Formats: sequence, C-alpha cells, structure tokens
Amino acid sequence: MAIIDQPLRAARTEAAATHPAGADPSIVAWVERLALHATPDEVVWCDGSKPERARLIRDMVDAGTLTPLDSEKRPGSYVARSNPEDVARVESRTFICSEREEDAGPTNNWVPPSGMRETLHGLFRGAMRGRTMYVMPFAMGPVGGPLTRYGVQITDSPYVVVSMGTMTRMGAEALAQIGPDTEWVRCAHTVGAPLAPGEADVPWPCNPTKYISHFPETREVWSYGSAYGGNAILAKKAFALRIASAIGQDEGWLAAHMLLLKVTNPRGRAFHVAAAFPSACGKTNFAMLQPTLPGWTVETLGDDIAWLAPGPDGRLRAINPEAGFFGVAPGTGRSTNPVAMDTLTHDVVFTNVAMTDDGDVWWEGMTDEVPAHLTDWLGEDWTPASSTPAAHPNSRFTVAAAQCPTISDDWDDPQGVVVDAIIFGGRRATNVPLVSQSRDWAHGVFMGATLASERTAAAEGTVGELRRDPFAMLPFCGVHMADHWQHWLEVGAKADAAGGAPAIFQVNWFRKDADGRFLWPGFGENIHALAWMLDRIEGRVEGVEGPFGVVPAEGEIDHAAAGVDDAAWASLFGLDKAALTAEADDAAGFLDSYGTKVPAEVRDGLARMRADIDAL
Ligand code: OXD
Ligand code: MN
Repeated sequence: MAIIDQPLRAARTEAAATHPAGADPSIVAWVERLALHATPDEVVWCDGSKPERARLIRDMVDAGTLTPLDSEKRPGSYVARSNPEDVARVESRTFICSEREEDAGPTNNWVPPSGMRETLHGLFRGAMRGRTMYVMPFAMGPVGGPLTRYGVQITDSPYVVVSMGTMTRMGAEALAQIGPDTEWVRCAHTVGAPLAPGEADVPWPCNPTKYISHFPETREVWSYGSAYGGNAILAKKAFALRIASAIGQDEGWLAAHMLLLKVTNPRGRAFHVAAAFPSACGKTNFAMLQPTLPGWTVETLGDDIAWLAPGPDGRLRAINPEAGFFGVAPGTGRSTNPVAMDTLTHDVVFTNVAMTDDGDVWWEGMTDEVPAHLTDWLGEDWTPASSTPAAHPNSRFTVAAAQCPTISDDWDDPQGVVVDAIIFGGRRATNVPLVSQSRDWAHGVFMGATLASERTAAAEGTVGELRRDPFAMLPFCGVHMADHWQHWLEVGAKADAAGGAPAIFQVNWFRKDADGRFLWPGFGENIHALAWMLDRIEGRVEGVEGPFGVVPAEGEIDHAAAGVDDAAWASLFGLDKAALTAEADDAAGFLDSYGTKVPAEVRDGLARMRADIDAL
C-alpha cells in the first residue's frame, strides 16, 4: 500500500504547483501527494539562498523559537531551546522497515513496511494543518560530483530548514541535478503538531509520539514527532548512514560513521585518514587535532560521516557527504578544542545550551571559570549552586564546515580523497592497547566488528559498562550488521586487488592505571600514535606482533615527549592473560548473537586472537 493513497484534489495541487521551473516531475508529484495528505496551509520550495535563510530566522525570532545572541560577541548566531521532551535521537523509536526481517538484523527495530506505512499514513494525515510545508532538495557531497547523492526532504519545521541549509548543500543547485534518471531519497518529516484555526503556536512544536522510519529498499525516510537532530535532519544519520548503508551494499561502496582527516608529515607527504569512534570518545576533538609533534599538520575534512567508494583506479576514495558540523557542545572548550571554539565565533545555531547575562553562550567545559549567573537550557535562572547542568548534556552547535579554521582545501573535492588509513577507536579502561595495526584488511574488519566502548552517561545504562558498537554503526546501520561486515570484506578485497586497500588500525586513548587515572594524555598528543601509523604505511617502523596485531616496538614512539613515563607506557600495552581471555569470551558471545551470518573471516580473527592469548 502506498503511504499516500488519496486522490489528488485540484485545490491542493495549486500549492505544489508553485514549484520551481525545471523541478523533476517525480519530485513535483511526490510533493503534491504529500501536500494533499498532510494538508499544510502553504507549500514553499526552498532555494537555499541567504535571503531565504534570513527570512526564516527572522520569523523564528518573532515566534520565540530562536533567541539572537549579542551581535558583537557572537554575530549571526542564535540559541534554540527545544521542548524538554525532545532533546536527542530516540533509538527506541527508530525503525528499519525492510521487506524481510533478516535484512534488518538483530540490532535494529524491525517493522514490516506495510504495517509501518499504514501507521505513518494515519499519522501524516492532516499533520501539517496550520503550518507551511517546506520542500528542500539537497545534495550529499559536492553538487555534481561522482560520489554525490541527492534527496528531497519535506518538513513543517523552519528550524529543520535552517539546519539542513547548514548541514547539506540544499536548494536550487541540488534540484537542478535531479533529472528523470536520478535516484533520489525521499525524506518526509513532520513535527506532528497541527494547528487548529486561530490556535497559537509554541516555540518548539513536536509530538510525544515519535517514529523515525527507514525503508531501505525504496530509499525512503519518514519521520514523525521530533524536530531534534538526527530525528529531523534526515540527510544525516537517516540518509547518509542508514539508507546509504543499503545503497552502498547494492552498489559496492561503504557508508561509514567516520571523521575524515588530512595529515601531513614533516617530509611533506599528505595522508587521508578515516576514523570511527562510538559516541563520547572525543571524535570532534580528533577531527580538529592540534598536533604537538613539530613538523606535522592535521586538517579537517569531516567530523562525523564518510562515504568510501572505489575510484576509477579501484582505490578507495572518500567524501564527507555533509556540509556542516552538528556537534555536542558540552566538553568543548579553549583548552580541549581551540579549533572548534574558533569555528563557533559567528553564524552558529546553538540548541539547548545556556545563555550568559551579556547575550553569549555557555556550557559545561567551555571555560574553567563557571559564570555566576546563567539562563539554563530550560530558560530558568541558574547559578553554580544549581543541582542540574546549565546546558543539556546533548546540547549542540550547528555550523558550516567551511568556517572551521583547519578545514582542508580538499574537503569538498568532488572526486573525494584517496584513503590511506582507517582507524577504529573506543573508550577502554583495560585490555586494548594505545595503538595497533591489523595484519590485513580482514583482521581490520574483525577489529571494526568487535569495536566496543564503555558507557559514560548513566542515562544509557551503567557507567563503565562495555557496549559493543561494531564500526560505531550500532544505531546507524540500515542493513543486517553481519551483512555490513561481509560487505566491508568484499569492498576491501576489491581495493586490495586494485593495488592497495587502506591500512587499518585500532586506537584507545582511554586506558587507565589501577587507580583509575588515564595513562595517556590524549588530545594533541594523539599525533604520536597517528605519526606511528603513517610511518608504518611508509615502512619507516617495524612494530611487533601480538594479540591485537602489530604494536609499536621499543623506541618507535617517543612517549617521553608526550609526557608519559616508561611504566605508564608499558601499561598502555600491557597484556593480562585472564582479562584478555574474558575479553575474547565476551567477543565470542557477541558474535554468536548475530547468528549464522557472521563472516568466516571475522570468526577467524577471534580464533587467531584466542591462540595468541593462549600463547602468552
Ligand atoms: C552523533 C552521534 O550525534 O553519533 O553524531 O550520536
Ligand atoms: Mn555521529
């Protein structure tokens, strides 16, 4: 059954008939049907222009959705306060509606597409009454590039329009690329808060009922009830990871939850590195690393998502499909991430941060000194004596990537960049060494498949509890996770055959001593590990083999220069047989939970690790 099965009515089609000349008829027809069904007062096709953005922002300031910040302290910037019930992605309300349950796999909420379509059909009926329906054509990747994909999102939230305008190349240029033969992803979004005639609106409309539903086969996303982040900016997690993992599987490329860096060594050779980290592992800090090693430079191409596809020569090339950063504010400060702070000096939309009395923003970790008085994310008075945080722990900034002072000049190269190295990292107090290299691609896929991180927020479970997060894709994989691993094996084998798949490494910045103190300083000192990885690629260092692959040999990393003494350095690579056996047992149980689809190469990776542990 189609989601929209009502007959077209002439009166409503008039609204959609305001479409720009040249809009592909497939888009116009889709928009018309949605307009008929959701019954907005008006349909507006977005061109992505500056005046359009300015108009939307002005309207949102008038409506109380945005509060302007001081025009000298933070020019062009605003604070949004969400409904307190709408503050994060909701994994429990995120659905993968593939035809067959086995294609969604055990890690996704699966609902048959027909059932979900019926539910959504009911929810979308009349959902936009009293509101404007915005139509946003957008490109993921540089417009016209060979790796770039297109989508169209409709929404009744101006906040989402402004966010999509920052996070994607949205508007007329993207629309012009969509022709009769272009596959485009349909993204339908409503906050689910229709207004009766004369009813006053609220600053952040949403609905307690939420559905973020993905249809991988038909390349559609339908989202109801939330205006927050990945629930509503459908280009991001929904399209660029969940739907793209299904498209990539069909077409032979990889959608990866990875940041993208360019690292140049003192000899002037540049490398491109893609790195996957689960949440709360300092991904943004790593994307904006300020190296402490003389002669090395690190530039940023992306902070969250990378698409990796074979180029004309068969080597894997990557683009950052996004155009902006939607970063977590708390913990970002001058001392931890000066590049992010310099990125955020103007033209930022902040959501759920606190405001200072002089019209600027503040969040936990921004400065060592805590202001004596703030307006917290709920709009209430706040002082350091308050028992709740001033900024919501998931408060965010939305800012154009081009504003980042370390943005690389090839970040928007339509051809993408050749990937030299892939890194998997987690937050691990024990067992996992600071840095190691996989023996080969298949061993690297094993590393990615068994990636794990310790929880930092009590809200998600017990703090310190180990959560397996394969490829950092647990909430973002639109296909069966084990099929995703198999796909990685196949793409890597092809790249290998074409003359070289990227080298794969694993890192852990978070190992602790017996007293619970971090053994490694992290941040800018992470360049030491990065430099060793790239030296390995150049054959300048040998390393030594162990259960985690190849680790640095004595003297290959100048740990004293990173402020780490010999004892701490040894502990960063310590191998405790009993703890490692327990680790292998845990990994075995985890792989078993995926059933028969686990590729033999991944099981072999565990068998080899066990043998290495037994031999200790
Ligand atoms: C994100 C996430 O918001 O990975 O980027 O959770
Ligand atoms: Mn992410």
